[in-house]
Amino acid sequence: DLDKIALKEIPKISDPDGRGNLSVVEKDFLPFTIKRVYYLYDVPSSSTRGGHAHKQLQQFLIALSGSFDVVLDNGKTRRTITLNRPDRGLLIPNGVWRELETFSSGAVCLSLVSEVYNEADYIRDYDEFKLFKGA
Ligand code: T46
Repeated sequence: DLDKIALKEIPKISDPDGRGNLSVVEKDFLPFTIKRVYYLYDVPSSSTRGGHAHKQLQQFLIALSGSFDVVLDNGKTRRTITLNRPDRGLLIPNGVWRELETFSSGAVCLSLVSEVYNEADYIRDYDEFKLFKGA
């Protein structure tokens, strides 16, 4: 299932008069309705964010600025995807363990998610995650 996770191109409008780029995520672009938006910034390069899975929540991550790595884990294998462009995002389905690391200076991670904040949706213990996956 991890190999189905791929960076998704976000529509980009390059200004014909050299005023720069505009990217847009609109209704129906994602396979879920956006119920919450949050963003990570000022993350020290030595820090790891994430380190959990979600039971239901799906999300779309965009490196609005800078870069960082997303390590995805399905309980059996791991895969690392680098996010470093504001016109590409990573769609993470529910039931995937993720760790975000190696943030560049000035990196901003925008997260568009399918659920409001609910701590009960988190699996923060890796052994519990493996049980959840039946792995
Ligand atoms: C994810 C990664 C990419 C809230 O009160 N409301 C919120 O909407 C969020 C996201 C967090 N919080 C609180 C819960 C914790 O006390 O903020 C604190 C830090 O949250 P957490 O340790 O979960 O942060 P990250 O960066 O490890 O994880 C977050 C998201 O929780 C998670 O869904 O995928 O960003």
